[in-house]
Amino acid sequence: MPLTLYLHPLASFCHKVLIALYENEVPFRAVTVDFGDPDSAEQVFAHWPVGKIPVLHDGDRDCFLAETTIIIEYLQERCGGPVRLLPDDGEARLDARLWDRFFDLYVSQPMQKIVTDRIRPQGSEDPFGVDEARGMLDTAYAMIERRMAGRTWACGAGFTLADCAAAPGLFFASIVHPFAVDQENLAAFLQRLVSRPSMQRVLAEARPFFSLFPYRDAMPPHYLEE
Ligand SMILES: N[C@@H](CCC(=O)N[C@@H](CS)C(=O)NCC(=O)O)C(=O)O
Repeated sequence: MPLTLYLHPLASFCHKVLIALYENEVPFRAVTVDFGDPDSAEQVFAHWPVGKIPVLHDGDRDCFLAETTIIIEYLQERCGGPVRLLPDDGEARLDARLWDRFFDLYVSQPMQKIVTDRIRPQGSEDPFGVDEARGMLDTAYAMIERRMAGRTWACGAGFTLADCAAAPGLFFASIVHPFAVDQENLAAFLQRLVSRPSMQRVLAEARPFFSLFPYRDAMPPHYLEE
């Protein structure tokens, strides 16, 4: 199946899909999108005018898929693999979907708000919105701290879609809005996520681009090491 993923190696939502691909060793071609180059950006806008990456193209069906959660579900249906990112059991599947939504909406989105505010044109910053985003992260962190007591992965023993969302979201969120020192379950969960071989590979590919990250100055030094 000739799959092409349009992405940027530094983009957290692209990391989410890359983790899913690497978990199940699905072969694909990566095409880096440069939003500063109209021709490059058009590869995305032509098929997904909201202009968000990643976007997946399936050459067998000549179809484009957008939205990370949908892409990962599509990959499971079309490519399978040993790691069932959406569990077969209906209840467990709903739980994975719920926590996928949670990590996207209440961790990754506020994290993006904080990051992108730093690169807004001078005078267009949104301190009120950033404060709201930090408040949402505080709520999310407290929920994860409680949830991860006695759990290995977001939904229990198996690595799921929710962990694909959690890994990049928490990685970047922990830099722009550090965890409280007593949030030990949360910190241990992030440590497990970044130690996962799929995430290690994603981080190795992202590292050459870390200098572009607006909060590069706040990155713990060990993230910068090979
Ligand atoms: N809900 C989308 C979010 C994707 C998203 O926010 N992607 C970011 C990169 S991490 C993006 O394309 N940003 C470009 C922009 O907003 O201009 C998904 O799950 O795919």
